[in-house]
Amino acid sequence: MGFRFDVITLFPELVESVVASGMPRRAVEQGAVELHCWNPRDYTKDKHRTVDDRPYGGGPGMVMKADCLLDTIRDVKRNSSGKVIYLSPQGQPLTQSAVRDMSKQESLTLLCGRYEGVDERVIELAVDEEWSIGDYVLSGGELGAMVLIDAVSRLLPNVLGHQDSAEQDSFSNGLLDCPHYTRPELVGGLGVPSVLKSGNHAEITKWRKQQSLGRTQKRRPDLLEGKELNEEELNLLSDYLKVSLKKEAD
Ligand code: 9D3
Repeated sequence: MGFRFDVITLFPELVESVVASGMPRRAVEQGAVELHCWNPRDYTKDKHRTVDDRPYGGGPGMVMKADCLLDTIRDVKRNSSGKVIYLSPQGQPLTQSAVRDMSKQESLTLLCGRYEGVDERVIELAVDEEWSIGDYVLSGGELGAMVLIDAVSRLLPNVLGHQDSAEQDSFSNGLLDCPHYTRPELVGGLGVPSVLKSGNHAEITKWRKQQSLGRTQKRRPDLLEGKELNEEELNLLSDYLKVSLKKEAD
């Protein structure tokens, strides 16, 4: 049985478009992922099918009403027992480690907000976890849900082309990736580092490790904080930084 995503959204076509291409499509075709969308508008009872209302206390924007959302969640739970995850700017920032934990479940329910968000009592009564995809403003939770579906799907067994590419990825080891090159040998006058053409696999592995460490230190030093580097790694890193300081001086 595949991993099941149930997505609660006012824009089901938008969320379904995530499986129209890329990694999630392969996962669905291979039966590793199932996607079901639920529209809270279908759970309204008034003739205008109202899903939002003005905020108590006043102010700009609208709030998603609790009743249709709680009725939708109740119906989802007749089909799936997965945790309910609310995508929102107030959530913890999503990380590869959180994605890895999620991929160990067998199903997840993703709740997407629109407008200013959902009535807080929905979160209190029915939400297990709240996640953000970063500190910038989106128009709603759908893109967050699509990011989460993509990131979880590619970790499921039998989804990736080569089984170990997921493990070799940047962030699985907590470091940024090394540079990559392919043919031709010259591009705009720039060549390929000679070690990559040497055929010496031990040296190539060492160079890649050094590039990963060096780029991480320069671009994302936060990723190295609290990470214990061994003596070999510290030497690779200090050699990288020496070379890079010399290049900056030129
Ligand atoms: C501009 C509106 N803001 C009022 C001060 C608050 C606000 C409400 C609703 C900001 C964004 C949203 C909609 N965003 C999401 O639903 C969302 C989101 C995001 O905006 N950034 C990062 N991750 C996520 S996950 C869901």
